[in-house]
Amino acid sequence: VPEPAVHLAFLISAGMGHLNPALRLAAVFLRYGCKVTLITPKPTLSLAESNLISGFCSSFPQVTHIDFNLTPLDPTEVNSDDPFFLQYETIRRSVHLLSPILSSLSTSLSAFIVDVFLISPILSIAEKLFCPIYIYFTSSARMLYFIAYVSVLADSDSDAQPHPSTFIGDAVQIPGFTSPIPRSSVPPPFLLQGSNSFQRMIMEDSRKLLKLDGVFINSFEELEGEALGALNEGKVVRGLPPVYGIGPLMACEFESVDQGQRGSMSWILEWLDEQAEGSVVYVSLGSRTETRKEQIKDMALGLIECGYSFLWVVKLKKVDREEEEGLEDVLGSELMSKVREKGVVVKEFVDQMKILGHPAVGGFVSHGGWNSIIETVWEGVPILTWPQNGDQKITSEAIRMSGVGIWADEWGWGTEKVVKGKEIAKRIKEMMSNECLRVKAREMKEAAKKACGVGGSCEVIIKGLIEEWKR
Ligand code: BUP
Repeated sequence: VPEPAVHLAFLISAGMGHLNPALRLAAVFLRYGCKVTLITPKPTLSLAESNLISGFCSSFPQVTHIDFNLTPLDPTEVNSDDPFFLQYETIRRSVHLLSPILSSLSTSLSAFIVDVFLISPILSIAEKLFCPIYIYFTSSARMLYFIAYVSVLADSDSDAQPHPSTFIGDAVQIPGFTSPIPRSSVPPPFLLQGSNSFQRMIMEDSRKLLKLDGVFINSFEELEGEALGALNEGKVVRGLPPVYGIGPLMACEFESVDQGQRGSMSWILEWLDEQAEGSVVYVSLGSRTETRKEQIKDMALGLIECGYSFLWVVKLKKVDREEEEGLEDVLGSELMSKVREKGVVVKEFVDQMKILGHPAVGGFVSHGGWNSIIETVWEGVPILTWPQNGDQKITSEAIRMSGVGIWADEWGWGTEKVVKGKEIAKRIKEMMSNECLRVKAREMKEAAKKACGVGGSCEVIIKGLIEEWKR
């Protein structure tokens, strides 16, 4: 059998919101006959990540999987207690060790596709790679133009190292786009006074976007046409590389391979089978944010009061390996039994795509993680977003503008204040009963299927790139 003409390597960073889209993108290229080498940092942070990597590798035995052994980080060197940020830093500081690994590959690389949080480290070894470098961006096109523009703002300031908060007034008005980003939506690390490692990382990388050969983004024309257009027409930042809206990147077979670990799925699906079509609210605030104890009681009260059945995925710890405490310890037995009368609660990592695809699910209360949003769009389910941190207000704006979701912006950041149960119930009812939202979600689902169907935008981009890489 002749070797495939195109050989791609993928370098992953940390978190399911980064791993999922990378593996889905790799699966697309595999479908088009490319050879794939997957480089995953070792150790991974969460169990969910290692399970997914195993599922991917057993589904695609033709993939060369390389464990990338990380050099442990001295935590005192980095000013952060976020396990995900510490993992990004560890990976970033280990990237220089990749050169010998890459030079030992049996065939040369046509392209190297790396996680968005690894831009500067990968560019620092670019000369040794002899191939174009792409990133996969893990958020919305709206977030990408914020990231791309923030360095322009910084560079236009007179100080050598200006702080973004000094030039972000009430809103960031980005050229080429009609709707500004309100200051209140800017990811909090950008507004902190003083030195802040996350902000420094993004600022450093943002300036280097221009040196990349391209950016893959899990979005598509009908969902974020204006933002994708502005980025590609050079309106946001002149000289940006092509931004490829290859979305929606869809769930694949390999994600169900680790069903064994997602032990709770079968009874969840059986429970959903018993519920009426469109009657269940699915609630999950993502894989990286623990819901604060002060908020959990009101969430329970809101869910009980909204009048719909619900499937509630609760996280009490940031990293799944540390999950110990039971929900009953937090809610108390009386409230817990009321919760159990109306819905089901799960602490484990679930197969979210299976849930969203179930006909009983009529709405999703989500933190607004971009993968979750795209998965919801794919299934044509209306969304109510409750941003917890990071890019999630910007993604919430993107989704509200597209008409398929509502955003309870008066709730602020989920990590900031406690939202009362009554408010939660009110907004859930609004999402579940809004016919316009339902119609728009269905239309967007159609557009999503078209974008990744035969002759759709995803196929056009992938085939074009494969031709380019073969030359
Ligand atoms: Br929780 C959870 N099952 O139980 P996002 C998440 N996921 O399959 P993130 C499950 O993880 P940030 C669960 O389908 C999505 O693909 C979900 O990515 C999957 O948010 C992924 O939605 C989560 O981008 O936080 O990573 O939690 O937005 O901060 O990256």
